[in-house]
Amino acid sequence: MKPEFQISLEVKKALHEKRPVVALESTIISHGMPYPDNVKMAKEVEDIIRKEGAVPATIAILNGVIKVGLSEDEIEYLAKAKNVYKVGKRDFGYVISQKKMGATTVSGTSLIANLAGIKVFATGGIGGVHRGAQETFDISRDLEELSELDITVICAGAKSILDLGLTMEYLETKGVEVIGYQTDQLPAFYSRTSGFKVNYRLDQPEEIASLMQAKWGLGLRGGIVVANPIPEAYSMDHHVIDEAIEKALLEANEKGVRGQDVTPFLLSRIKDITGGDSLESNIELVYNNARLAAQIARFYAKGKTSI
Ligand code: PSU
Ligand code: MN
Repeated sequence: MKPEFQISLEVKKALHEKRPVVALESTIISHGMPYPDNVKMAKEVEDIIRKEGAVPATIAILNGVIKVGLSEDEIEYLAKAKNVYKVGKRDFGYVISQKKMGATTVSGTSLIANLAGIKVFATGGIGGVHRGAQETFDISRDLEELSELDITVICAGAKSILDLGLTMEYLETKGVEVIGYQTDQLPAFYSRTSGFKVNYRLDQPEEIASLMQAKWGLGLRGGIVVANPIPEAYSMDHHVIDEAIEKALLEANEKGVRGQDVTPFLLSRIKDITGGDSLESNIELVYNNARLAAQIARFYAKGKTSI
């Protein structure tokens, strides 16, 4: 028997009519932000995508059922739920068969978006190669799924809880290009710069849609990362955020936090250390990414119908 896979009416209709759809992850809701900020963010991000002329599809597993396109009530239900699993490829079998609640990461969301035929995905930050990965082997599953699935992920770069240099190297090995949107620099989530260069810079959403068509049109499988810097008004001071990250990393080490608990632990500690400032920035950069994702999805949908 195949597991249940429910696509909301709104998303199903849009996909059928080849209208633009933007996938959204749910780990950011359950493990990335506290309640009730997470609900406010999740609903607002959907409104932004609709205003830009695309259809949002938040992806999660509710009591063992894969959902593509959550209703407002379902978002609320997930955001409040306890014992929500953080779901990537490894976790689907268990969470579905045991009828658990699951929030999909970038990798898990990409897997489901791919099955549903959604090509554009907005999030905050992607996972990557963790600092000290030489010892811990902690490399996010996100990078593996990105190497295999045809999906464009719009993010604000990656947090410097990761080793950004090694993450860029790893993406290169896997054939995933990192495109800077209106920037030559890889943004570092809370701040617009990181000291690392992106592979290519593109200034227009339309150009990104063309790149998607060029890559996939050739039959080259695999993801594309679009790095969209946080708006100037919300970007955080380098030193403040770097200090908070260092402190959080130390604590994680001392407490022996490992595996999939590392990222949520660091996010929550950084929020507390910065007195909540990092949360506001985090929310604003997600909105900014959603806007760009919808624009890219619109151009991509147009291209598809005219070929
Ligand atoms: N980075 C963030 N915020 C997040 C995440 C990453 O700045 O919420 C989440 C995403 O869902 C991402 C996941 O896919 O954490 C990566 O977790 P890990 O490092 O365990 O692979
Ligand atoms: Mn990990």
